[in-house]
Amino acid sequence: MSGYWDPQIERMPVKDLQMLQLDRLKAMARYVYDHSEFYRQRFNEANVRPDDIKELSDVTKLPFTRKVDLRNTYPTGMFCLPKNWVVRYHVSSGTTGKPTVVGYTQGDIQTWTESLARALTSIGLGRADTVQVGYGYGLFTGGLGLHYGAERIGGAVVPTGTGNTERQIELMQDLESTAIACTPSYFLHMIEVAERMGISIRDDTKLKTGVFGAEPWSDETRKRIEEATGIKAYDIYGTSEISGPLCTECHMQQGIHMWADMFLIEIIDPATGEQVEDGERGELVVTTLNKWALPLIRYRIGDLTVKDSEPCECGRTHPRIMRILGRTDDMLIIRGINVFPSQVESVLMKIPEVASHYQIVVSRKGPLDVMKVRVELTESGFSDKIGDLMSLSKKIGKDLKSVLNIAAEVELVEPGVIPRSEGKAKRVIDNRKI
Ligand code: DLL
Repeated sequence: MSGYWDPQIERMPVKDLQMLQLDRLKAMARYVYDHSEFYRQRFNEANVRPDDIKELSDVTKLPFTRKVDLRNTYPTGMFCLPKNWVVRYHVSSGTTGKPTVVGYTQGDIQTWTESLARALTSIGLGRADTVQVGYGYGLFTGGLGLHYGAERIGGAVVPTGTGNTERQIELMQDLESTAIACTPSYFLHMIEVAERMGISIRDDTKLKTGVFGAEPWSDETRKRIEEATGIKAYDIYGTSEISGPLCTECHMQQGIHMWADMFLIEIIDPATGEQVEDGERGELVVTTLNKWALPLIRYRIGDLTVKDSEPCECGRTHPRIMRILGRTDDMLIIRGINVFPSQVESVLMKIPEVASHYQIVVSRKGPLDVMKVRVELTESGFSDKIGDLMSLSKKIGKDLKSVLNIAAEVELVEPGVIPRSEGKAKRVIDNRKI
């Protein structure tokens, strides 16, 4: 059982939290309308004025915003304050089109840090901890975000960033890191490198906590990480647009607490834009309630999840979102069937012969889409008997079909063949777009 960073806020009765949210929503609607040409125009087009917000449900009167709006107003057209208020920029890599720029006032950085201080405390971290930050530092928000959060709770930070994995592991031993923050795929790679160095993370390091996110991962991968290393692996979520890494699960590991005094979250049906009930899967929409350089109103992140507004057993009253299935734009449509890479991962990670690395290759043969799953086997799962490999490949194909409702070709590969990643893993190669 861990304590709270800010018990008054974290355990605030839901009714009081909602009143606070309404006050902040009203103020935010007024603020963006008065400070930004972009928002004023959007509000006017939607025929809504700040004074129309009288209760929380009135949020649905406000227009949605999307990543494309940030791109179209590149670099700072959606900012609500002049440049001399901004103390930091981060920039997302633009895999498609222009990158997006986000900016923070001093207060925005503090709010971001506070959010992480609550989150890290909720997973039991504090002054006694040494937190190795293996997320990328620089334009990516992961490194600096976790760095500030861990310092705020009085932990000691080892700012390794990504890469130089052997050195990471040596430092983990020498500085007695008790927590690691990096992508889950990078940690899986670290486990392998440590093994090659003859080091067991379980027995030869002091590591007890992992703070893993920035990419979709599954409960099955969590189980594998926890079993292989003896650490507790927690999910951390955030996006650069809403600041960076922000919120985690608490020690109950039952969904990510989205701080309601900072964000108003909605889950909508991506097709209709209508809100869906708690428990139903839909697209996460976030309105920031106390972010000033770049506030976001009803921002459609594109991530699919499920909301649970019931207070958590840990005593925190803020709504939770369940493990992110993926971004709507990561969804593959194969012969008309929707497939998320995270579904493939869930199937594969249940099979003991399968290592933690895989790739999905989609191509087109004539008019037909073909999905091939390249599956890496563990040393012990790899057999030189062709019959064993054939029956394993058949089993994997059958398991995938039963979950995805689509036939996938399975290619088994030797240990070490699938490229490893230090940041976000690239699991999908879609040759149809080329
Ligand atoms: O990835 C911020 C971050 C850094 C989060 C470190 C957690 C830890 P972006 O690069 O803008 O920001 O990417 C955000 O990554 O919309 C999701 O699609 C995905 N994502 C982030 N965390 C998770 C997670 C950072 N825990 C995008 N599970 C988001 C699944 C995640 N997907």
